[in-house]
Amino acid sequence: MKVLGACPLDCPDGCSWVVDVEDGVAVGLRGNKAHPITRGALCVKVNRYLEQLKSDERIMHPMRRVGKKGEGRFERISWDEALTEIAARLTGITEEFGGEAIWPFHGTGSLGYIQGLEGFSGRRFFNALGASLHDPTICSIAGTVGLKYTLGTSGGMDPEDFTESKLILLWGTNPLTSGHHGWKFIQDSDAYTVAIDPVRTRTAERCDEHLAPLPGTDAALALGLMHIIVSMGAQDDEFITEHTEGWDEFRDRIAEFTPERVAGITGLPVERIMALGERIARTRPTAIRASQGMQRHAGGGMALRALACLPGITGDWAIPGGGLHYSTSGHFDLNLPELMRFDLLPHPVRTLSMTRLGEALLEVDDPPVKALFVIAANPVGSNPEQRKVIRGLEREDLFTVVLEHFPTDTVGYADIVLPATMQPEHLDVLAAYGNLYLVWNEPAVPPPGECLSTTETFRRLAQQLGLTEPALYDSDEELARQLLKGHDLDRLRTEGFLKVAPRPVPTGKLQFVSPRAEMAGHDPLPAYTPPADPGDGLVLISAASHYFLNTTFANNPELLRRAGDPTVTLHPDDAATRAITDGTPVTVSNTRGSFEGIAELSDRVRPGVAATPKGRWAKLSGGATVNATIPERDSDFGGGAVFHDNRVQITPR
Ligand SMILES: Nc1nc2c(c(=O)[nH]1)N[C@H]1C(S)=C(S)[C@@H](COP(=O)(O)OP(=O)(O)OC[C@H]3O[C@@H](n4cnc5c(=O)[nH]c(N)nc54)[C@H](O)[C@@H]3O)O[C@H]1N2
Ligand SMILES: Nc1nc2c(c(=O)[nH]1)N[C@H]1C(S)=C(S)[C@@H](COP(=O)(O)OP(=O)(O)OC[C@H]3O[C@@H](n4cnc5c(=O)[nH]c(N)nc54)[C@H](O)[C@@H]3O)O[C@H]1N2
Ligand SMILES: [Mo]
Repeated sequence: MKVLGACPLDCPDGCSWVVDVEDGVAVGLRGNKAHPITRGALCVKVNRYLEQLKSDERIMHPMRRVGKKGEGRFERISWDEALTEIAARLTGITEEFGGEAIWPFHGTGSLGYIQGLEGFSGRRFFNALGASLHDPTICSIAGTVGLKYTLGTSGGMDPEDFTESKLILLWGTNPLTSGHHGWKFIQDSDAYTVAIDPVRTRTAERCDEHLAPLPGTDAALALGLMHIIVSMGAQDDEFITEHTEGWDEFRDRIAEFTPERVAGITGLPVERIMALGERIARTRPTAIRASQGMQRHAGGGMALRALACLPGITGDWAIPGGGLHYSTSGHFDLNLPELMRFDLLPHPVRTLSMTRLGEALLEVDDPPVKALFVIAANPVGSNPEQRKVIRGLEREDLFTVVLEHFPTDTVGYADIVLPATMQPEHLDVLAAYGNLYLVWNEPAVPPPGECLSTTETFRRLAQQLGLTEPALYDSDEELARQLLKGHDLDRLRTEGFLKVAPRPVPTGKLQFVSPRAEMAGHDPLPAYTPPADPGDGLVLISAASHYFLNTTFANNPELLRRAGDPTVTLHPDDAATRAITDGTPVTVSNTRGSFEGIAELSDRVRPGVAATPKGRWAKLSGGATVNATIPERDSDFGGGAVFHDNRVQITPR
């Protein structure tokens, strides 16, 4: 039997897959040939998904902690015992501190609307308890807010239109690692391609040209490129008059960013900046592919805001194959209010920011966080300030429940661990964030052991607590129908995927001057906000690993073998002044923490910059990872994380 499903991972591609089932067992998993993005191929990680599904390390039954927090010693308990204990603790905490002392902490382990995704699954249950809201600030928010200030939506262009582009700027993005299906549309075009990335990535190596600016300087570069275009008189005056607001003020801002000044800020040669500006001026349509990497900085929101203005002065927004593609999430018209049911909240509640977990556990007191539900997240591995997060999770008075597949670093701090189903074992609906397809995931095999889906876990917990609201007991299929109101669910289910139409810009006008940004206390015009991490160390970029997906898969033996040593890549000039040679074991540190790696010398990183992949498990890496050095600071817009705005010292061990 063949069952249509969908990859749950946090990746722009949102693939459709086919599970081969024999006698109730998944014996094969491959990409769906009919899905226009997947085109029959998965990726180096998901090709091993069934190994993970059948792994001996999978958590198969509920467990209760017996050792100290962090020791990782547990005893097996029944679901009845687990539900009874959780219900009793929640009741006690709610009575003493109120519902807001409960934090449902959702990660991106699954992007499914029904079982995972940043706060949707189980939200009805938490609303009924009056629990705190969870703000998923860890990934893309600064850029999303920046684009909304400029465009009114973060939706952007359909990447399938890249085939019509004549010039494509791959700006702070490495699709050959972080979403390779999107690359095909770039490859199928006859566009000239330019990578703009401090690191010469797999993608940069395949481009016609590579510019390596200093990290966090992209807004200045974008303003400088616009300066060159305007100096040439190459702006599209008709488009500007008809489709934009605030041109006069913005032109003055652009005038401040001369190529010489921008060269000083970005560390790029002035001739290279001039050449790129001139190329953009004469090439229609020009497309920009930007993803989340460049906005993991103090000025990340401003960077995306400035980038979105570039096709606004060239008129590319109006030409098929022109514009900017960041995330397509804004194009999906899904009925989230009906799914999440905020009307079930007994009163308005506070919102806690995902990236501020350490602070929230150690410093917030109004009320303190007393119960933490970790759902499809591994904050010890993925959050900033690893040591602070661990200190928070070590609090003896904190009741932590983790729903997981594997004994991750975070599971080690749980009071109760609940076994969760994997994608072929539950129903879900997903919307890609790098293209315009909805994907359906039909359950293919029964849950193994005592694993339960997120939804079933919260239905049972609601029952245990005696909650009477009928909406808490809706089936997964009912939830999907509510979410997809207005879409053809039956067709989606039969075919496995469905393309949605891009939603137009609501105001119809691009705002160079943003009244909404001004109201939020920001510069009304796009500006350059410099990196914020103090010190004289190297800037450490910890971007996507080719072999792991955040910390997911970083326990798979074959993928760990392929990933090899945990490397820290430095430019030979920076290594020489630190007495480091290729292969030297090094300590990477700053005031927040430290981790260990093996130095790799390469001019793939520009001088002043070091790079190490994200995703390793602390317990498989000597107790700490790169996230021990990352600040818990916010970016400019939306409270986004600043993973790549991180200065470190690197010394031989
Ligand atoms: N294999 C794999 N794929 C993944 C992931 C993974 O862990 N592994 N993660 C997934 C997730 S969660 C996300 S959000 C997506 C998107 O994630 P991406 O947008 O790909 O994000 P990053 O990998 O952080 O960064 C992308 C590139 O931006 C560069 N960069 C960093 N700082 C700057 C800067 O200041 N300016 C410029 N111009 N470039 C900069 C980095 O060197 C890197 O090559 O990828 C997803 N895909
Ligand atoms: N240094 C550094 N750190 C980063 C980043 C960076 O650029 N640099 N990028 C950040 C980004 S972009 C992101 S999105 C975050 C992601 O951070 P997290 O959201 O914490 O994601 P993961 O680390 O992949 O952990 C997800 C966990 O969910 C579990 N899981 C998967 N599916 C399910 C399910 O259906 N049910 C349940 N119960 N569990 C499930 C997996 O087993 C896994 O352990 O990491 C961030 N961390
Ligand atoms: Mo992400």
